[in-house]
Amino acid sequence: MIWFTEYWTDNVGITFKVKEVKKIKSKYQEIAVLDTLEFGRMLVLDGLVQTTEKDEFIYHEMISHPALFLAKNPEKVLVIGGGDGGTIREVLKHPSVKEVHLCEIDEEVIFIAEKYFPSISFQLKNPKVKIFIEDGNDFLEENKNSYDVIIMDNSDPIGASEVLFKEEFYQKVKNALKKDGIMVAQTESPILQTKYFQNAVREIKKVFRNVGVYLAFIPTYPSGMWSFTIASENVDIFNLKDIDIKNLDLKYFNKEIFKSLYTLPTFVKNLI
Ligand code: SPD
Repeated sequence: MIWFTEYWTDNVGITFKVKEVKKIKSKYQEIAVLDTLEFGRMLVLDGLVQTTEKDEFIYHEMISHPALFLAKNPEKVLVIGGGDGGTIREVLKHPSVKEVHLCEIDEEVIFIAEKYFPSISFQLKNPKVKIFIEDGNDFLEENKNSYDVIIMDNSDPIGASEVLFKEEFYQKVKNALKKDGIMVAQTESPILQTKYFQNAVREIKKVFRNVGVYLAFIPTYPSGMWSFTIASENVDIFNLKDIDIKNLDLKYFNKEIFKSLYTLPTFVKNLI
């Protein structure tokens, strides 16, 4: 039996019992598919867990639905990163959405997801989806004033992804949104990656007028306590109306979570 550990900090990590490991080296990173006993198949990029069959619904529902419900009938959505397709799957549950663009730098991630994670990736072939194998920075510059919602489904701010957590990048995101557009980003663990979390929120606040932070519990991500930051220049993201989620086939997000979206523990409030 094999054991895989993701090191969350220099002092702490999480360990999974694994039946089988497949690894490939793409132009950008090492991609591994681990067959774990507890969480099913797991996608790991450069040693960091991205998604697992057992808990992926939590992250993918929570990164998608709050922003999609806050935007009035969003039609055009951009997902940056997220080549596994889980966020795309959730976005397409909203009937108003006519077009989803996926900007993923590493096409190998998409191939691996299609081969090993069909329950996550199956909507990548939906005719509403257009895939761009491109750097997010360049893509945003080419697509100004285009999207109702932009979802930043990227990896952690280490190496190539570091620029995606900076003011300059969020400014490009803002420019690519329509006037009443909304963006949402995954912003790391407030308790274990406090500096990354605080920096991301601070940089987003430099660019957008309305910024809100919310949390979800994701067992396979560092500490389990995971943050998302939602932002808009012109939409009042704090106006959380009643929503109708029936027919959406959701397992984590619900109308009560939406109503109290920005409820945060005191120490997290004090960090932002
Ligand atoms: N530490 C893990 C952060 C991963 C964020 N992105 C996950 C991509 C899943 N679609």
